[in-house]
Amino acid sequence: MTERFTVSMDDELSARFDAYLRQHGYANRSEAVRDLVRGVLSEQARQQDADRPCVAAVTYLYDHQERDLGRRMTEAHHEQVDLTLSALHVHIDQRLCLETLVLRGPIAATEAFGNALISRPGIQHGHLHTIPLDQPSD
Ligand code: NI
Repeated sequence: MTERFTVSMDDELSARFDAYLRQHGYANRSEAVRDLVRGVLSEQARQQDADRPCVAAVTYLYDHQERDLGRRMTEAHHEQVDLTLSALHVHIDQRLCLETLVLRGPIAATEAFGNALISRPGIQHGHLHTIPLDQPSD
C-alpha cells in the first residue's frame, strides 16, 4: 500500500526544495521527501534508544607514518573486536591510508567507538554513518 498526501509550501521554501532536489540528483519530490522522512526517523530512533541494534560504517583517512597511527589504529580495532564486522584498509599513496570499518552493535557503544576513532589527532575526513535496525523480536 502507498499512502498519498498533499503538502502545501510557500514559494520560497518550494524553490529551495527544488534546488535541493537538483543538487542531490532526485528525479522527483516524492523520493526526496521519503529520504528526508527516513533520515529524521532514523535520527529520532538513534537519540531515543541507546541499546537499539545498528550497523554503522566509519571511514577516515590518515598518514600512517604520523604519530605512529598505522599501529595505533590497528590496536584500537582489536580493542573493540566485538563491534567490528569488517575492516578495509587501502594504501592511497606512500603515506596516506583509507580505512572503512563496518560495525554492528548497540547504537550508543557503536557510535562511541566510531566517533572515538575519527576524533583522534591526525585522523582526517572522518565520517560515521549509523543505520538503526529493528529490535530483535523475542
Ligand atoms: Ni596503508
